[in-house]
Amino acid sequence: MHSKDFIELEERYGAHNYHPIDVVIARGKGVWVWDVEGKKYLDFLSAYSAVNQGHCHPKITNALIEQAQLLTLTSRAFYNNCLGEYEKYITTLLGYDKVLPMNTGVEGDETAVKLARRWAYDVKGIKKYDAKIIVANENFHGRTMMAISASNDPDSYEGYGPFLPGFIKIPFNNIPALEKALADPNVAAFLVEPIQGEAGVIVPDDGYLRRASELCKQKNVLLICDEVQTGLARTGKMLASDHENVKPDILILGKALSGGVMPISAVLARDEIMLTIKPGEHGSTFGGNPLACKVAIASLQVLVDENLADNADKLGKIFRSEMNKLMQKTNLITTVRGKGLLNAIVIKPTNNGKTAWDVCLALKENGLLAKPTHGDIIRFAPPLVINEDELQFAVDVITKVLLNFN
Ligand code: IF1
Repeated sequence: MHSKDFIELEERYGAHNYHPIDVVIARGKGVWVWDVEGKKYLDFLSAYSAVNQGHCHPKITNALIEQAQLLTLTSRAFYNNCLGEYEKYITTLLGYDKVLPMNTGVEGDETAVKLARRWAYDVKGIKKYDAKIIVANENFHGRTMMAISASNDPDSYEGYGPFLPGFIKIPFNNIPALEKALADPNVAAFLVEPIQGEAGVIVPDDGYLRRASELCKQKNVLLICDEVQTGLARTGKMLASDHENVKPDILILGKALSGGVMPISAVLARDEIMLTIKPGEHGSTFGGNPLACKVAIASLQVLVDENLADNADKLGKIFRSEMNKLMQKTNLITTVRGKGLLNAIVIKPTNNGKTAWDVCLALKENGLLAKPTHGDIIRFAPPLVINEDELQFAVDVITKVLLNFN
């Protein structure tokens, strides 16, 4: 079968909830993927930052294979010999009392919102059910009813009402707006991405997250950082909140927590927050399964052992420097922004109406895979294992495509 045959199968038998770039990937290794015809591409999306460790990292796949032959799932009705070891490892590594293991990133966000509300009623003493959660405009926290109720993007919420109440929406990167919202005594938490990924890699002003954290502390409001996309070395530190020495009250991780091998998410918090949920009051069939525990430990060890945060910091600076040089040579790029290896360029449509989508198609033809977001923004997020030669290949392809684009 050829690529077009696989595309036709998805068209005929699959929901049409995506519009993929037309490449059919059959194999991945490190920063590279191959399509069904054997053509090689540099993956510059990393499954939206889920394969920070590179495709099919041997340490992670070996952990999966080994555990898969021993025990994959017990449910939480019983104990198993993997969960406690993983819980100790991740809470010690990141400096939290407890972790609540879930599966998808959005389940992490759902869990965090439930924890914040329970803490508001049981600890802060807000009257039931008046708890509010402040969120930032242009956020992306997932696709569930809670997440889209917190969204101000019609592409996320239109047509799915009625919505979950209790969200106060404020502009991102705007301290006065946060101060105003925090005046409401019923606010339980501020849920925010340290850098807004889906919005197009929106990096707030230096000091924004630090100031937000201080204001939340003053008002006894929990700071929840959704680091599903920005966490796990992507922005040049283990966590994006580390850039500002901020320690979120509740931390949400996902994606690269499994190295892209399976869905694994985690919510970390101190006892005062985490222990508001009592036995039987939250959970999931696969949350904390033995397979996920072993894969997550291996995924985290790879980040630490291979110094991927430092690599992301170093190569990210080179990449943005090269993109800024390129911006001087073409009027197609209007903005370059990012942190670590989470970067984006904003493309100005050409006179003949070509857009970022057409640029991505041309990049694909030249061996580099990326996908636009919100029409004119191209996110560049390679696996963090990328080396300088591979990065130079990417810069050369992007340069060639943009300087010859019309
Ligand atoms: C899609 C976006 C990225 C996330 C943050 C929670 C979640 C995500 C900050 C939910 C997930 C994914 C979802 C995926 C594409 C991708 C995405 F374009 F949708 F927004 F990365 F920017 N918090 N992001 O980025 O995690 O439940 O998906 O595991 O829905 O198309 P999930």
